[in-house]
Amino acid sequence: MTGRIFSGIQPTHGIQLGNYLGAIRNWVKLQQDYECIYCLVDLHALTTVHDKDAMTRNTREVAAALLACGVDPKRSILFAQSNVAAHAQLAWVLNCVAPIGWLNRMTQFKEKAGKNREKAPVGLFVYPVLMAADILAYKATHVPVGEDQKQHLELARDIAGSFNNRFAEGFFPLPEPLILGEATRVMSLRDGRAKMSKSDPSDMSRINLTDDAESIVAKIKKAKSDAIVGITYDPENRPEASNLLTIYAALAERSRADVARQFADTPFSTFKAELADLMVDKLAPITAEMRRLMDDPGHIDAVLREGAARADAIAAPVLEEVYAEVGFLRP
Ligand code: AQP
Repeated sequence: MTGRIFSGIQPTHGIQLGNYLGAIRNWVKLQQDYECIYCLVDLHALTTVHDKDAMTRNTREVAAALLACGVDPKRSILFAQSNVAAHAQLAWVLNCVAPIGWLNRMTQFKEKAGKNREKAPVGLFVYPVLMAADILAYKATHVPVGEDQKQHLELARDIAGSFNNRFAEGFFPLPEPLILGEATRVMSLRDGRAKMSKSDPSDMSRINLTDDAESIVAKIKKAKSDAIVGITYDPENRPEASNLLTIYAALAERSRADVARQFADTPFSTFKAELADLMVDKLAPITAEMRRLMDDPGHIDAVLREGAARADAIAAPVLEEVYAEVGFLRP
C-alpha cells in the first residue's frame, strides 16, 4: 500500500460513460495498490436533486454500478456520505477557514449556477469545501478524478494548507490528484465542446451504463460527426471526431495514436459502427451485472451499511483531532 485514496461520485442520475472512463475504471485498478475509500456523495447531490424517491433510487443505482464495474467492498470501503457525520461536521470547520474569494474563482459553480446565481443554493457555492472535507476527513493522500474536478482538488489542497498553517503544521496531507487514462474529459455526443454529463437534459448526449445494445448503437449512429473521411485527433477543429476516437481508445485500452492509425482512411459511418460494437462488447456485462444487483436492494444497503461503519471508524477520530486543534472543549 502506497497511500490512501478517496474519491466520490454524485448520485444525481445513473452513471454515464464519462464517469466510467474518467473515474470509476481507474478506481477499480487502484484497488491493487492503495487503500481505497469510495463514496456516494449524496450531500453533494442534494445541491441539485430535490426529489426524495430519485435520491434513494439514484444512490442504489450508482452503488450497483460501482459494484458491477469491479469496486470490491471487501477490499475497499464503499458507503454513502450522509451516513458518516464527519463529512458535514468537518465541512463546517473548513467553511470557517476558506475565504469567499477562493470559492468565487470556481468555474463549476459559475457553470452550474448559470445566470440565476442569486437563486442558486448556498450548498452549491460551498460544494468544493464539502469536497475538501470528504478528502481530508480520511487524511487521503491521492484523489482520482476527471479533468473537470482538477480545480476543486487544488482548492482542497489550499484549504488543507490553510488549516495546517493556522492550527497544526503538517496535520492534513496535501492530497494529490490522479488524472489517469486517455479519457480524462469525455465530451457530449451532441456537442464535442461540452462535457458529457449525467444531468444533461438530452439523453442522446450521453451513454448511460444502463443503456441496452440497441440504444448504444442508436446513440452512436446519431452522434454528431463531420464530413471528413478518416478519423483524426484534432480537438480544436474536429472536436466530435476527436471525442469518439478518444472513447474508442479508452474502451480498447489502446493509445489514441494507434487507433488513429487504424482508422486514418475509414469513413465516419464505418468507424461509428465499429465503435458501437466495441462499446456494446465492453458495457453489456457491466449492465447485466448492474441489473442483477439492482434486483436485490437489500444487498446493496447491507454493503453500504458496512462501508459506512468502516468509514466512520477512520473519519470520527480525525474529526475529534480537528476539534481539539481548533480548541473546542470536549467535556
Ligand atoms: N465527461 C467526463 N469525462 C471524464 N470524467 C468525468 N467525470 C464526470 N464527467 C466526466 C468524473 O466522474 C467523477 C464523478 O463525477 P461527479 O458525479 O462527482 O460529478 P460531475 O463531475 O459533475 O459529473 P457529471 O456526470 O457531470 O454529473 P452532474 O451532471 O450531476 O453534474 C469525477 O471524478 C469526475 O471528474
